[in-house]
Amino acid sequence: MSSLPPPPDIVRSAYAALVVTSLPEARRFWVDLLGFVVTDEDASSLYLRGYDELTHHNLILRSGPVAAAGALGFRVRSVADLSRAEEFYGALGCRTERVPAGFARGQGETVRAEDPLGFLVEFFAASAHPERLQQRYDLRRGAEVARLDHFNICVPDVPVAYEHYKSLGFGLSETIEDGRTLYAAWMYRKQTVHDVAFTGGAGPRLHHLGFFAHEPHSVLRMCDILGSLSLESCIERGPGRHGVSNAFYVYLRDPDGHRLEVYTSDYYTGDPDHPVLRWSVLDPRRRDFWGNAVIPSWYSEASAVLDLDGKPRPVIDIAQTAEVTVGADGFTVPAE
Ligand code: 4SX
Ligand code: FE2
Repeated sequence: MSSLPPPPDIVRSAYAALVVTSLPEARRFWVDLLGFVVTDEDASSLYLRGYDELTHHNLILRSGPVAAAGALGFRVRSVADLSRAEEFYGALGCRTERVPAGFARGQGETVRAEDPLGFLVEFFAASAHPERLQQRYDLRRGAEVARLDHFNICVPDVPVAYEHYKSLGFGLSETIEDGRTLYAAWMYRKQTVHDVAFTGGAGPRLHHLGFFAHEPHSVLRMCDILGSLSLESCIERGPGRHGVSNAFYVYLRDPDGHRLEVYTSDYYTGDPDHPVLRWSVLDPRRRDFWGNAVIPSWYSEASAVLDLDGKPRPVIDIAQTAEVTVGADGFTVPAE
């Protein structure tokens, strides 16, 4: 393991693909209500981005018979990093595939891999640059989402996921732990709290996609819009202030149950000696700084993920102590 080839130079988490069972319903939720910008579309797919995004897409919605999460897309620094990705995942014994520019619209040549954690990951260096919309305040709707911020994935073994992303050159910003167990971890390439985070649970599954908005007001306004339309059941958790990351947040569920977070005001992590913030699993402020209870579905429900052939990956049960059995979350049953 010590002689792995150098990893690809990952710039940031850039996009994700979701399979949805009704494209019109998904469009109403993601575009009409949340306010995502449609960069491109065809009969079976929508390519969406936030108002600040200067690449082609942050989210690809594809219609399909069963809801699932497709690829997690990472931008790499240069085309040479595509070969590095093939060599790195190849050396780990993972299946990889190289697809030409245009495999996803607006996206350059892409390397796809089934990673050792069971997730489908994609690496691209080149993207079409769509129209700059940051100052088209006249167009903004819904949550006024700016860009994709992070992926949160459910993994049966959090230390294994931590080691894998460490080997990809990710930094560690925050953890939830106790003397025995690492329950959750937040890791970054760009200079924010995270590009990827791990929730301990049955996996591989996608827990949520985190999207950045500039204003706490956008989070609140999104909740008001959903309430006005009697769609309050789409609001799963929050709004609130995270302990971990200090972000102001709300979690929503789309018509297929895919979870997203609208997230704002985390912090800079770019200094080379950036210190890790370690939260005790017994601290009731770690997941909600105001101590509001976490709803059990937030820990237990997540989206199935697909392999390179579009087949659902088998899910492995949690292999460590579950945070819900020890964490202070408002519903934990104390151990006898
Ligand atoms: O629930 S946590 O406060 O630990 C948390 C969850 C912090 C940041 C996130 O992006 C998140 O999804
Ligand atoms: Fe998140």
